[in-house]
Amino acid sequence: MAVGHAQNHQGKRIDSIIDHQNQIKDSIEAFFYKPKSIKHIRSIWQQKIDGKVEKQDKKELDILEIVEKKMNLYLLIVVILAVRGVIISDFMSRNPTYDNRATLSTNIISTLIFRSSLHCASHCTRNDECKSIMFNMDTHSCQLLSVHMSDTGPQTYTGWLYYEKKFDCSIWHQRLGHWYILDTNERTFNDSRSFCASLSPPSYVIEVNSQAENDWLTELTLSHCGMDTFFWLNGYDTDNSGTFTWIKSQTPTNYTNWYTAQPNDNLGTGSEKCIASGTGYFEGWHDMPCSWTFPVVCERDL
Ligand SMILES: [Ca+2]
Ligand SMILES: [Ca+2]
Repeated sequence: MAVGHAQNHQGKRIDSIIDHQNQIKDSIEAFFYKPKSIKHIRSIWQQKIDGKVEKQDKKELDILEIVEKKMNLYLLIVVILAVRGVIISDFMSRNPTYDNRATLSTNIISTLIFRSSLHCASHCTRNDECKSIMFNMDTHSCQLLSVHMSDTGPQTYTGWLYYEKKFDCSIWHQRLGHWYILDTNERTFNDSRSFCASLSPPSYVIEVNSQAENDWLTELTLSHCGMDTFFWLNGYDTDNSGTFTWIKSQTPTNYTNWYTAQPNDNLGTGSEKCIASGTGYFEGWHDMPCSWTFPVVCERDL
């Protein structure tokens, strides 16, 4: 009787230890749990309400129930942070390299106070000029920045978190008082002109008027969108003189960035009446036959 009681007691203890261990294991999983998206969580809860939880979501539902029942306050905070991370990561990416770095006042579009980095980030996504944010966790200051940070200075400040807006290669981008869009399809020069003109609002093949605009063409095509190739420019050599005129603005190409020994009408006088700019290995402008095919960046005024 006494032995049986002892065994029973021992069994209960072991059960309780295993139970306790499982609880710790579940809690640890819950701690590191990062939901795929709010939509995903909603769908799991809906499945629970409907009484039909899909097999692959069962484990996740268990974790969500731990979040709900066992560690309400603590895990609520964890989930809020995780969900917030998901939302931000949809359109902004975190880059701790630039946390606590000084920002140049010329790059600050505005400084506002927001409750959270999420509010700060969503403000940036609604502003075309905004490329990144610095959010201070202590003061809740939110700096909207017009550039991606690239300095290598010391991290001298405290509490500042840095987020970058993700770059979308398929949409219009505002720079230097103009709008630009990249199209990766290769076309002849005339087809590229027609393509840009057909966009809404209508635009023209990029006319590069300054070093800054030339740098931006490289940044857009090569740095952001990984295209090491040639892109049409809107210059044309009407009289085969080797001097080019911008078709849209009807001005001479005062700023130029010719590649070594270009323009050279390589295939005979008047054979290369168009210009394509190499953005990577052949960085610089080349006169080219207009019938060759390259992708294009279209430009339009504000
Ligand atoms: Ca231009
Ligand atoms: Ca040439």
